[in-house]
Amino acid sequence: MRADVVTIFPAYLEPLRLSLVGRAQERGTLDVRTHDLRAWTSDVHRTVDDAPYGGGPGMVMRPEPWDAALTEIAASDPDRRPRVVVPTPAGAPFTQSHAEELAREPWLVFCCGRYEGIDARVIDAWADDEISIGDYVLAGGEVATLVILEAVARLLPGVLGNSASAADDSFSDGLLEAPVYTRPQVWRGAEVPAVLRSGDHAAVARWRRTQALRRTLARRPDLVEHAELSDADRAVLEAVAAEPAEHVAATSGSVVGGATMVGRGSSMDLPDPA
Ligand code: JD8
Repeated sequence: MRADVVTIFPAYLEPLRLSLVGRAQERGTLDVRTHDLRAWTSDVHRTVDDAPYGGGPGMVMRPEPWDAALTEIAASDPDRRPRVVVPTPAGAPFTQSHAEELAREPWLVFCCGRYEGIDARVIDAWADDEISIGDYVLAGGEVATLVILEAVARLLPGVLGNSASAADDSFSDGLLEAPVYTRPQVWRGAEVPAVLRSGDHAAVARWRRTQALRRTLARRPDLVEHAELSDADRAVLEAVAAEPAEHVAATSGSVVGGATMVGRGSSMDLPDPA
């Protein structure tokens, strides 16, 4: 996959050389090219912004440098058309399905806005996707591009060392993952659940599925509605629903008093339900 990123802060994209995304680039699986939007300005001050029509605070990114940049980048490979992605708080919420869809594309172009955003005519002319990474306000599209590219890069063939990991992820079946443990067996008096050390692979799988269901119900009930559930899963959910609410909250890490129970205790600190 080729990914071009247009920004006034190319240094923001430097982390893409590290870790998983960086290794994908070294392998040739991913080719990220960052571009400084100011290269497509024509005035001595290399101006990329101007006052908003209609008044109001801040500045808006001028259309001409964006059009020149996108025209030149698109022309660099006349045999195909890139999918143009614009991160914006007004975009569609970014999900794992989005990441999977983008990972199937051979060529993406990310337009990183700043200030009050990019002149809407550029979006109308060029954008295939307007994407938001969440309901909070960033200062520009660069960090959103990092987020989207990392989510996409790890889905590319051969990027994950273990191809089972991607299919196993939270969200691939619409549920949160079970908690994970490593050595030592006892840490600060807290023991790793015995089933994980039992060597009984079927019991481990059942325990993990139950934990995934409990955690999702407690923390992200919105996800349960769309999850892929078996009859056995539904039975587990019904049993959990019959437990006292505080027990479910305390053993599955739901938000209590503004802080999750995670890190402030665990199921092992609590008595079994009546
Ligand atoms: C791009 C400019 C800031 C946006 C005024 C100051 C995504 N989930 C997300 N939150 N924020 C962004 C995002 C913010 C951006 C730009 C993405 C370009 N800003 C502006 C309009 C209102 N602020 C984002 N993806």
